[in-house]
Amino acid sequence: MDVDVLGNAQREREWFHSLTVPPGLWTVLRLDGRGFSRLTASHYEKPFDRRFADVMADTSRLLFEEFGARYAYTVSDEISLLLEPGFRLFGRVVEKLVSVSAGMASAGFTGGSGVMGHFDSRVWTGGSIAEVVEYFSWRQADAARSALHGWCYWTLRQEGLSGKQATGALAGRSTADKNELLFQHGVNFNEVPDWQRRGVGIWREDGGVRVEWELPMRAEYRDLVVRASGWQGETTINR
Ligand SMILES: Nc1nc2c(ncn2[C@@H]2O[C@H](COP(=O)(O)OP(=O)(O)OP(=O)(O)O)[C@@H](O)[C@H]2O)c(=O)[nH]1
Ligand SMILES: [Mg+2]
Repeated sequence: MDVDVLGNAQREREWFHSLTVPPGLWTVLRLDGRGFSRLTASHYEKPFDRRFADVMADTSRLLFEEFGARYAYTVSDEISLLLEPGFRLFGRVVEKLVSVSAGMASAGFTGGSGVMGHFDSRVWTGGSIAEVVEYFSWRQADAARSALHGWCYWTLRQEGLSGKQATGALAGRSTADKNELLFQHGVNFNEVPDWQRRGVGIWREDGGVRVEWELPMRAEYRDLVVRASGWQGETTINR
């Protein structure tokens, strides 16, 4: 058979390659380090290590620039990249977006840290700027909850509890309980560095790239996301 005929038949079998992000949708690529609980356990300080966060921020900036994103947000082992509704990168082909972003994050992280790490990637879509704001508020609120939990867990571990015991001790505890637990161990959760609780944001400002390690929260953060997105229209955002 002719090689082109054969080739066309084979390409038809690349079934998922025709899957694209529908036009006009805001898109977020969210990447997450695979098996980073184990990776960080053997290479970084618990519960947070600024060296790890620095590599994640550098990796996020690399993706932010390479993908021409409007906003990037990183916390713990995850990165979210906001692409504008009209983005044309990779013809909006989902396979390309997720595989190239995951590959680039894995290379960036491994090169920056000297520790071999890899990431998965997924696509979120939103129909309005309000949904984009909701997405980033969700990630930030989740970050705060995870940071509080992580601080409690490692505080108990340092006291000599096993992993199972620490998890058991924290099960069903309220946010107030966890803050109190830390306070009794001499940690004021409100005073741990902002980036641990709120994450790091990256956007374009005054012709440069701004990497912000002290993000605001709630309404102020929502306003920041709208500004970073470059959205010019009307907004009705739940506060
Ligand atoms: N030591 C240390 N660990 C961190 C730091 N930031 C994030 N982590 C850890 O990274 C892990 C991220 O959580 P997950 O993504 O849910 O866990 P995972 O092991 O990567 O699992 P999968 O993503 O499902 O593959 C948690 O265990 C965090 O404690 C850090 O600065 N220092
Ligand atoms: Mg992970």
